[in-house]
Order: sequence, then C-alpha cells, then structure tokens
Amino acid sequence: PSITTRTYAERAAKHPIPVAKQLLDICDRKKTNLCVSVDVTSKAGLLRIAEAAGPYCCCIKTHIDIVEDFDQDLVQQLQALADKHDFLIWEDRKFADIGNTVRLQYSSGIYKIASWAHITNAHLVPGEGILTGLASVGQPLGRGLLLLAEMSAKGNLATGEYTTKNVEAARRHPEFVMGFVAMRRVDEREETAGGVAPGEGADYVIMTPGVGLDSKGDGMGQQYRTPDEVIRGSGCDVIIVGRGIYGGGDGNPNEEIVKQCKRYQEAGWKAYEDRLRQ
Ligand code: S5P
Repeated sequence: PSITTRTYAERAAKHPIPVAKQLLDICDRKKTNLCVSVDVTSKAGLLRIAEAAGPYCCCIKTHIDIVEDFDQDLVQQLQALADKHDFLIWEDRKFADIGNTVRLQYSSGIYKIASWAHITNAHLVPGEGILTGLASVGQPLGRGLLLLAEMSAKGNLATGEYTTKNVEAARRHPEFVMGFVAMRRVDEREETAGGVAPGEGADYVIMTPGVGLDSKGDGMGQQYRTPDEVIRGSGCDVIIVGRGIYGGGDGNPNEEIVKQCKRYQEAGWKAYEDRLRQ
C-alpha cells in the first residue's frame, strides 16, 4: 500500500526519526496538517502571529534572519509557545554550502539555529557533504532535516534528475533526513523506478509550500495550489501557508489570523480524510 493510504497516527507509530514521529503525532492529535509560515520582520509580530496560529497548526515556520530586532528572548518565547500550543518550529534556513560551513552556520553565529529549531532544510547543490555537516550538529540534538527536492516558484531548477538525486541522498542519511520540501510524493516515484514497491521504503514527510485558497500567485514567481490539490491530489503531507494566513506586511489582526487558520486547517484535514478514502 502507498504511504498516502496510511494515517498520520499509523505512520507516527513506526517512524524511526523522533522529530518526524513527533510531527505526525501532532497532526493526528490536533487534527491539522497546517504549517504556518510567519514571514514578518518584527519580534513582536512573529510572536503575536505564532500565539494566534499555534492552536491550529502542527508547525510554525520561521525566516529568523528577516527579524530586525532578533534576540535570544525571541527564541525562548517561541519555544514556550511551541510547548504551550503543541507545535514544532522549523527554521527555513535553506542551507546551501559545503559541510564545514553549514555545520558552523547551523550551530553558531547570532541565531544558533540548531539550539531551538526542531526542523531545518537544505539544498543538495553542494553534494552530500552538506548532509554530513548538518547531521554532525543536528542529529545529537534530535533534530530533523528536509531536503528541497522541488520548489514552488515558477521556472525553478529543482526538477528531474536533481529531484531524484535528493531522494537518493535522503536514503543514504535515514537517521537525519525526515522528508522533503516538494510539490508531490517524490519518494514513491523514485521507489517505483528503483524497483521498490511504493510504500515499502522509508517514510518521508512531504511538506509543501505554495498553498493558497484565494490567490494563484504573487507577481514574484510564487504559484499557489489549494490544500485539496496538494494533500489529496499530489499526496503531500503538510501544507505550508504564509500570506494566505498572516496577510503580508506586519500581519492581519488576530481575529483574521484565527479565521484563516481555521479555514486552512479544515481544508487540509478534509483533503487528508478524502485521500484516505479514495
Ligand atoms: O519552494 C519553496 C520552498 C519554500 S520553503 N517555496 C516557498 O514558497 N517556500 C517558503 O514558503 C517561502 O520561503 C515562504 O516562507 C513560504 C511561502 O509563503 P507564502 O506567503 O507564499 O505562502
């Protein structure tokens, strides 16, 4: 059977990577496959939106380097919100350098990402040394990594052979690579091509950006699909929604954020239930 016919709970029970297990468990417990991307530039804005969205999502995704007034207290407060509302934190750092450099970028500097982000992500452009470097820091801390096997933006170059190479590299680092940023079930296609039946290989979490119910694009290359297209139609596991929820700029008022969160949570969950039935 394909991975897409299994429930989050069934997958969580068997998942070998603790943080992937935790994420799938949260999806099941809170009945949500929504990851809210909070791309705002102030500490107060980020915390306000995370507090409002927290009850409805499994994960909050940050771009910590756009926050003008970053300090360690921000990550402490964000961690407290993650505990209070039961969500994971994903720093969308998109590492893309040699192993030794990313090891330092992940552990050190102002942000010390590995110390607070349950999940981060990387491009495979530099080769598999990037996985060795990031794993040397993240794995002892129980962190998980997503590889950007595909991207949502128009004309992006993460396609074809490059996507396949991401899946193959992930299979060689089964203790640290928990899944992919991708637009579809990239792992199952590769399994079939490699002679492995779909669903027989490792269980990867597919997290998918470019999700919107009201807009098709943003004039800067972003392309949006609906939760149903992403979760039921393409077999992905988690929808990532940014501006569709917080609204852009400093963000919508809290009531609007809550309203949009509920709307995307419901749409994502219905698409998941429909997929289990099909
Ligand atoms: O291919 C990608 C990968 C990512 S992680 N396309 C993306 O849009 N993202 C991120 O998802 C992007 O950096 C942004 O933080 C979020 C999408 O935001 P939205 O406002 O367009 O929903």
